[in-house]
Amino acid sequence: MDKNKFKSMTAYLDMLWILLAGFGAMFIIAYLMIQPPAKTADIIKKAEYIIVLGWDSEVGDDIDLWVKSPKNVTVCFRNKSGGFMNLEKDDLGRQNDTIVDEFGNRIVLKINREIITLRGVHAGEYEVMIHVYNREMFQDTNAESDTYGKMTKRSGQVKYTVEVIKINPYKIVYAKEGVYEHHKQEISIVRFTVDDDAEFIGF
Ligand SMILES: [Ca+2]
Ligand SMILES: [Ca+2]
Repeated sequence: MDKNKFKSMTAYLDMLWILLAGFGAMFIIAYLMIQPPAKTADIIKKAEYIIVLGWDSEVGDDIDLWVKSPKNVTVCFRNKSGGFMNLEKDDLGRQNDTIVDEFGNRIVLKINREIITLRGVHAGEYEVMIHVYNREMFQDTNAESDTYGKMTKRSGQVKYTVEVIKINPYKIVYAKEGVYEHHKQEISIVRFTVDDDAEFIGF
C-alpha cells in the first residue's frame, strides 16, 4: 500500500474519531443539562368544577366560602386544600386588594372574590355555604366613644353572588344572588350532587 495514502487515511480516521468523540461528549453534556419538564399540570389546573363567591367590591367585609365534600372533607380558609378541592385565595375584604408592582407603586384592585376549585370529584353531595367572618370597621363620628375609639362595625345589607360552574364543557349549573346582613352570619347556599363521571345531577 502507498505509505502516504495509508498515512492520510489514518489521519482521516483519527479526525473522524475525534469528531465523533466530540459530538458524543456534547450529547452527554446536553443530556445532563436537560431540565425536567415544567409541571404543566400545576400551571393549567384541570378543574371539574369551580365555585365562585363574589360580594360588593366597595365594602371591606371578609366573607368566607366553605365547601363540604361527600367524604366529609371541608375546604375553607382554615383548611385550604383537601379531597381534590382547593381554596385559591382567602379574600380578606380590602386588606389584600393592594399589590405593589415592580416599580414599588401601590395598586388597589377592588375585588371581593373567593374561588374553590374541584379538580376532581367524589360521587355524592357537595354542600356550599358562606360565612360573614368579619364586617369592616369604620370611623363613626356620631358614635359614642367606646373601646374601639368611635370605630363601628359596618351594618346593613350587602349583595353577594355564588356560582357553581362546570368545566368541560363550560356551564353555570347553579347561581344564587342574595344579601348578608350580620357579622358572623352563616348562609347555606346549595347542596348539589355529582355522579362518578363528575356530571352534575342536580340540587
Ligand atoms: Ca375571606
Ligand atoms: Ca378583596
